[in-house]
Amino acid sequence: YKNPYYAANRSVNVHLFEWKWDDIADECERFLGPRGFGGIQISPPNENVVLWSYNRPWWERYQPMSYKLVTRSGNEAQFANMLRRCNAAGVRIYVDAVINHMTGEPPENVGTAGSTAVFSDWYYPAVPFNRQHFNWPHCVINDIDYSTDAWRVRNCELVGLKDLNQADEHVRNMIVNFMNKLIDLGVAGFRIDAAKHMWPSDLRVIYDRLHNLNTDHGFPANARPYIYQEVIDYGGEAISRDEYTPLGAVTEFKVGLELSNAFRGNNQLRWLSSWGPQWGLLAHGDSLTFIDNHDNERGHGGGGGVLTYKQSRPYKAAIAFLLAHPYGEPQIMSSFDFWDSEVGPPMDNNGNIISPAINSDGTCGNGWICQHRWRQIYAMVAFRNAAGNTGINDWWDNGSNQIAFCRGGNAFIAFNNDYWNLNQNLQTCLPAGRYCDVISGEKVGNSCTGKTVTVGNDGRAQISVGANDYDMMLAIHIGPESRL
Ligand code: LM2
Ligand code: CA
Repeated sequence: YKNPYYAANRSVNVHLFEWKWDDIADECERFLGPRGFGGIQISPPNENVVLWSYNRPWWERYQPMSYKLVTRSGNEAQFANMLRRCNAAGVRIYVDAVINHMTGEPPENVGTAGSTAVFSDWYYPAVPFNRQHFNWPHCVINDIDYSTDAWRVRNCELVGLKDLNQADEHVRNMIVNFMNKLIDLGVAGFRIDAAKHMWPSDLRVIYDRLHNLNTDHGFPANARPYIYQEVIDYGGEAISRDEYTPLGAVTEFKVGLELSNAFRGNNQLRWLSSWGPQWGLLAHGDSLTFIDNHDNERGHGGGGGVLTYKQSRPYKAAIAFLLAHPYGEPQIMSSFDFWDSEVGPPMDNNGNIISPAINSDGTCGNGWICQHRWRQIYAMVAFRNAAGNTGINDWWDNGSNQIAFCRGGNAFIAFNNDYWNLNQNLQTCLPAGRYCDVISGEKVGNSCTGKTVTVGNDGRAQISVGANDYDMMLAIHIGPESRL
């Protein structure tokens, strides 16, 4: 369950938060496929409660009404079409699976597919679930439980959402049928929402009943779905991330915390020479890494002061490090603009999501941020693909916040987060020649709109990153995007 089964020479997962299936299919063909992205995390595809009383917040999608594939992102036919088109473009789809709970949001009780529920009876006829399928007796998780009481975190309600009992055979069957339907339609895996709130032993039974990935969509025979479990664990909790690594990969929240801290200037970049498990991070093969996610970019899910699109310069640098370094399986966030922590995606008066517009410079409009279309970010996806499975070599630092390293003989990156310029003759490990810095510009024809780096026969080059440059990094590699 720890192999994302990306197509050859691809890496990096992007969370297209609240995107519509038709728009995702277009984005696979016109951008993500050609740019070498590995996969997409999509918003929950199953029916959720419609919350006009909160003006359709993003979080209504974390309140399932049934497992029908009808949401604001589209219906089942559109979902299936997206999977065909994205897989054909070489881009995998990972589903955000909300299986810990059902909606518990009175007074509204109509879902995006028109289903209803009777909350007072724990009755969800469209699944169907009734009272006997939920944890009993009814209780609500208190803040203190996270540090003291694993049982309550798993068997009581998370923010009042009706808590399913995954030990129940019918509940297991409904969840497994839902997930297998998605696998058969061509998905490559799942983010397991609120995994901490479910017993590992129950999750194991569910995972082991999942189908192999669909070979008609280009997956190899006997391939198991990639599973990354959302477990927020900064240490000191009654439930540890280590209880979930035997089952599948786990979201490593410490990555965003530590890299945000470093690129904000609160920790010297030179310490990143030991980045990885020595920092208390999960083992490489267990770790789904990211700077921000849909919760903590807006102060939900424990919040936590991570960098987001709103602090673009250090954010781009933190993502560049995340993607340049071989540690972990990285995911980037692609957001819509928000001004409060509850507001949902751009929508019309009927609640329909408004598609992102694509501007002439390739960025998004209509309220969509599309970090994945920022040059400095998609350039680093190509960098990671060019680096392949090389390790880190030729680490250099100036003893504070100027660092540089190579990925084998394939790629080189330098960062400057000091208040003075970086101007050094450094080992780039690249073949002699001229390279376009894919951060300050891009290759157009055979010239470069940004800095050009000339590598000598000894692999060395003069590297400059000014303290006041637009971005704090410089990146070159052997791929066609950089080689002149
Ligand atoms: C997750 N991971 O474990 C998601 O990443 C996170 O986004 C979800 O919370 C959460 N678990 C449940 O799936 C979000 C949001 C909450 C919101 C819930 C349910 O962060 O604020 O809770 O979705 O929509 C909302 C209200 C809350 C209310 C609750 C139930 O904010 O005040 O509690 O609904 O009605 C009474
Ligand atoms: Ca639970």
